[in-house]
Amino acid sequence: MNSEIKKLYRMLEAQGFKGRVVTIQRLKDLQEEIEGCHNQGLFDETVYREGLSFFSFRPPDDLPTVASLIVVAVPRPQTKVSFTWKGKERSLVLPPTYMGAIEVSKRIKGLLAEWLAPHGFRVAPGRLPRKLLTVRSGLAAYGRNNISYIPGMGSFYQPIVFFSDLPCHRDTWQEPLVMDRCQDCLICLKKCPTGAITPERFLLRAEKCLVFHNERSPDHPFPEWIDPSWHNCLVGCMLCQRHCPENKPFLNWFEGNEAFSHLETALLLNGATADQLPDVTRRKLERLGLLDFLLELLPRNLSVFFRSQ
Ligand code: B12
Ligand code: SF4
Ligand code: SF4
Repeated sequence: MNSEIKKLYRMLEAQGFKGRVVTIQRLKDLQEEIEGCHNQGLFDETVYREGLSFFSFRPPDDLPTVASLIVVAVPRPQTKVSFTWKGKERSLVLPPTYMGAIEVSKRIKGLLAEWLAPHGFRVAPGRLPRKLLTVRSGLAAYGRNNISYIPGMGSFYQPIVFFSDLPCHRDTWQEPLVMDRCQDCLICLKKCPTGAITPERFLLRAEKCLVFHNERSPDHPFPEWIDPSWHNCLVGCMLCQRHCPENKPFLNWFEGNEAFSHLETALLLNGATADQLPDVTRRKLERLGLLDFLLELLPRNLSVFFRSQ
């Protein structure tokens, strides 16, 4: 390993993060793996079109001497969001990595750019399969639930990836790895209400995952087969992470609680746009990272917990 890479790992660890650098040759492996699954018909076509077709395996034009991929893992908490409705307060969870995801990515980009500049190197963001890269780089391992885990972080982390011209001659590339703990454990499979985690194959049936449906654009109402009692988060789902023994140390880590009054809840349920909301409500949504694409999902997602009449 180059001495710069060693120093980079130490700098990241000093801030509570973890990183891996792999040679740019690995880009081809990532592409082949995703395209291979697609060609074998393993992805539901709608999931592929809406969730996976945005990957780009072409290095950025403004980094002509691209030499490596860098992945950084940042520990991330859950967030509590409470709503008052008809005199009762109900708290809903926003899973890790929703709140502040864009800010965290920008912060890591700034940190890497600042650290690499004196060495004469740069980074550029990439639209890559971040979980697969994190696992294959040796940083994480898959759980049976298809989410990836890092010792000391569990699955409560955000992976951020970059192209770089930092040279990397030797890396820790590995075959996709599953945690030892999953060998004798079926908790997530049993707790998943939709059958998205199946004993027949490792790859998630993403078209059955609640998250696919509650992150979809609002012109897609929840399908009839989803029992309303299965919903457990404002957006996303925590069932296969919350019950996983590997996540036990991190389960009580919450940050950024926000509360919405009955009036604010009514506005959100009725689909108010950002400019129709009072400043104070907009600021709460902004702090939660819900103001951009998530605001338009709230009428559908909230209606399973609170009826609008
Ligand atoms: C599309 C997508 C979704 C889709 C589809 C999920 C899926 N599994 O593909 C939906 C909307 C359902 C979804 C849901 C969630 N997602 Co998502 N998602 C993504 C996205 C954009 C791409 C994921 C991807 O590459 N899928 C393609 C599949 C093929 O890749 P894969 O899951 O790594 O599958 C590999 C393995 O199955 C392996 N494999 C196949 N067979 C076998 C056999 C064995 C034995 C082994 C070991 C491996 C193996 O090969 C496959 C690759 O070829 C990434 C962001 C990004 N840019 O990468 C986030 C991302 C992966 N999601 C993330 C999160 C947090 C979630 C949720 C937990 C959200 C939530 N809290 O509610 C849920 C979890 C659902 C679940 N159980 O996996 C995080 C992951 C963080 C982590 N700790 O791993 C990411 C990185 C985004 C982020 N927030 O930073 N997601
Ligand atoms: S619940 Fe069990 S099987 Fe599922 S990811 Fe966690 S340890 Fe693995
Ligand atoms: S996130 Fe929820 S619906 Fe999706 S696989 Fe996990 S438990 Fe099942």
